[in-house]
Amino acid sequence: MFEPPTVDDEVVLVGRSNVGKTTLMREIVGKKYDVGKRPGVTLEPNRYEWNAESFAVTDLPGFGFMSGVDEEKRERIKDGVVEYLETNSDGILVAVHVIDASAFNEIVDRWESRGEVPHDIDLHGFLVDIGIPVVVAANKTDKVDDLDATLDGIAQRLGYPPPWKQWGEVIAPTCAKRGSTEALFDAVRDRLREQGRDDLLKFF
Ligand SMILES: Nc1nc2c(ncn2[C@@H]2O[C@H](COP(=O)(O)OP(=O)(O)OP(=O)(O)O)[C@@H](O)[C@H]2O)c(=O)[nH]1
Ligand SMILES: [Mg+2]
Repeated sequence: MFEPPTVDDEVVLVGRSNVGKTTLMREIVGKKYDVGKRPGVTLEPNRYEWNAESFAVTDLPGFGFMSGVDEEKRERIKDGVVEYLETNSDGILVAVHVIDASAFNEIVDRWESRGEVPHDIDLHGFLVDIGIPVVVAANKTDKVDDLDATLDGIAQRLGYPPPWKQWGEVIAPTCAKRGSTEALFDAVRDRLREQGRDDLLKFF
């Protein structure tokens, strides 16, 4: 459904709608992006490719609730994202799983209390299962009061026993809106180094 990159390797941004993927993409790529006020703006991958390094950063469409997008289309988008990750997994060096730290715990608990598997828990497990190195960008930290407690809750729900700080290579608090991405970029650089891709460190 979604076009693969024309280069060999990529870092992807993936997660629910409206969590700040496109805003983070703009921090990485350093170009002006169309960041909408309403969720659901990104319906096709936004991609930047660097041919010399054969590298791309891909901002994938969000899934879950999107205002103005009907259920059937939302399902198609989610299937498309899952298929994309599966088909292109060999070239995906890092998946940045972006979440809204200010809403994550509440949303996960609400879904679980209804006996449903929350999108984020599903997605995270899927990325781990198919062997894509993953970093969680816990975004919108400006909207969180007790950051440590919130991040402990997020870690716990994703299957990383608290305290969250011992998972610093997996969980990175960010505030994309204010350009605060240092912890995320550190974690991405670690994943790239582990794969011997020091040539790509300059992008983060
Ligand atoms: N408060 C706050 N708002 C943010 C932050 N990062 C992004 N936003 C806002 O969240 C909204 C959605 O941001 P996007 O970057 O479009 O989100 P997205 O994940 O790309 O959304 P989809 O394309 O629908 O999947 C925008 O209004 C952003 O300004 C942040 O760190 N803090
Ligand atoms: Mg977007």
